[in-house]
Amino acid sequence: MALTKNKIVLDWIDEQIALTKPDKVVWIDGSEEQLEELRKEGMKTGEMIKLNEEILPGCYYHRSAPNDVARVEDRTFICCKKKEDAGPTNNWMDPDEMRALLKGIYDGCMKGRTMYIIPYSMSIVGSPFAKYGIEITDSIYVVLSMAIMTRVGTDVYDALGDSGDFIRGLHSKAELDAEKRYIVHFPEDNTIMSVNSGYGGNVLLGKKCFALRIASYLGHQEKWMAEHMLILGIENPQGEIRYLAAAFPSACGKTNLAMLIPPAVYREKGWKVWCVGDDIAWLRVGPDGRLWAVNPENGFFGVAPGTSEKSNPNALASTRKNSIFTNVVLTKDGNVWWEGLDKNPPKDALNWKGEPWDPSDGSKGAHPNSRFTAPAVNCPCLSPEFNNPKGVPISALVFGGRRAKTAPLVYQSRDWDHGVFVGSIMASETTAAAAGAVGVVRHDPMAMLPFCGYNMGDYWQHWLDMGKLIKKQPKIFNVNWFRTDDEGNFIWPGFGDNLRVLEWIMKRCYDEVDAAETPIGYVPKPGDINLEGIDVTPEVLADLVSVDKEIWKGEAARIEEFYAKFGDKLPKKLAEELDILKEKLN
Ligand code: GTP
Ligand code: SPV
Ligand code: MN
Repeated sequence: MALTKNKIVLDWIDEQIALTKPDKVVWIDGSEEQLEELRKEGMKTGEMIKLNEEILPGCYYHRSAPNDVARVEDRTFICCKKKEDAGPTNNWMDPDEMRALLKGIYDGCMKGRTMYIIPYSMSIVGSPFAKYGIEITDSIYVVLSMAIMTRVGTDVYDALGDSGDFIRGLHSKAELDAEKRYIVHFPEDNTIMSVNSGYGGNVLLGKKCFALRIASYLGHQEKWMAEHMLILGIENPQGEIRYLAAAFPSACGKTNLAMLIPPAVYREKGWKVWCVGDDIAWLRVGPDGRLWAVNPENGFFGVAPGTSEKSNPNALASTRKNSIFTNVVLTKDGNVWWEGLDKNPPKDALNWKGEPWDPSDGSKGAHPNSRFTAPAVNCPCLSPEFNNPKGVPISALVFGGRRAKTAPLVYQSRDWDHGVFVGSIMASETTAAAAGAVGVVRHDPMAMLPFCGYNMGDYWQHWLDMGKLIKKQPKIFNVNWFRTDDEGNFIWPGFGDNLRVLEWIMKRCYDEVDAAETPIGYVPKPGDINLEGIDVTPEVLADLVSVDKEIWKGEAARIEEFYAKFGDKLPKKLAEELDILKEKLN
């Protein structure tokens, strides 16, 4: 039975039923009883495998098709009326043409299947930040994952009343045909259509599709920002908590930084880190003139490989109950494993494809982009402000990428506009989070290349304009944990030790430490990054924050080439900033 009387919702659902022709329709109400029924149903269909209740209570295992294990950027579209509004970094097709094409693919795709209707909220229902969505899907995995990642329930219909202000999401696994896989956004119609995939980032429509692509478009119109950022609070020994938000590209360290455990020398003095979010931040200017951030999600969809008791105990702890594991190793006793968890790969286990796996044959057991879906409440360092509808005030914005050379460990922009320039010139090595080659350096402005729902040039202008609206602007920084030596080893220890860099960043925000000027911005002076307890020498640190003018001249040329793609849409201010950089390098 329908769970709402909202005519706009009902009409839209009727249309989708007529198109996809399911055998059965189930309205999801968010109740534990209904979810439990679905878990049982999912076990029958083979979509879900129950894990060992003693080791991982309430946890399930799921596999996606071997050709369907990551986001597909080349099949992701922004379909607005004018091609120019999608910009040079997005795939575009005329909305009517795309609708016609998709109609053919969706026609009858749910025959013999059940359609699930999921009402969900990004951010807390009824809060000033909240935006609502309804996702229609034929996947139990999607229902169960959305129930972890978002706030699912009938209170969404209550909050919506008879309004049509919700994001329409239609997902079908269809035939999982990679040739007919489409992840399509119609920002002008608040609509998302995803078909022929069962992989998280393509099908959990509240996440990248809504909370970043559609939300960035809405943020542009409504004067707020949707960013690919973690949010964390740093508590110093005096008990003050200062917040920062940081944008790193996919699989470049957001989850790890967001749940950081301070090094022993910091812990002993009373330093703590509180996680507000690990992937997405929605930012608004508060009545006090500061920038306030919420995490619109309710769980973590984190990279499994590399997550261990040593690297990220908080993330690991988050996955110990009521979580879903996708494409990892499944052991004989109903446990999970992945590369980097420990040094003891299990025997007699199945790899991510479900094949018997021999760890000694050199093949990987877990897919490099295998993931866990874990409820935020499980996180031992979850911020007490996580459910604060007002969000948290942001002192620093941090950009960062994976660069073997070029980018120093940390530098600070001269001011907001220069900070926008710093974000716009971000480049990073590609990772397994998206289908395609790994390790290729590409420009990924603000870590939003795959997620900006409109013209990136307009998006940069929006950042510049937001700066004018924020009376108490956060300071803007860039970090790089990934510089390597000549043998390819990471020079900086990273992970928990990144707090040493965050401490400097926070001190800069509150004028508590000086800095040295370079052509690209301010870097730490010798002695200003605490090296107590790690074997990084002052000489190595000096090298890590050094700026090589010759390398940066090459970088400036690449930026110029990248900027040229945007034509008139490139904000003048950014062209000026590039000129200033070139001058300073001479
Ligand atoms: P998405 O969920 O894809 O948006 O990614 P994310 O930014 O949350 O990435 P995550 O924190 O899961 O990091 C993924 C990879 O980066 C893993 O292989 C980590 O081991 C590695 N990583 C994270 N932090 C560090 C660090 O400080 N140093 C080094 N060397 N590697 C790191
Ligand atoms: C990313 O790729 O940035 C992710 C994972 O956070 S996914 O949801 O698959 O996009
Ligand atoms: Mn992400």
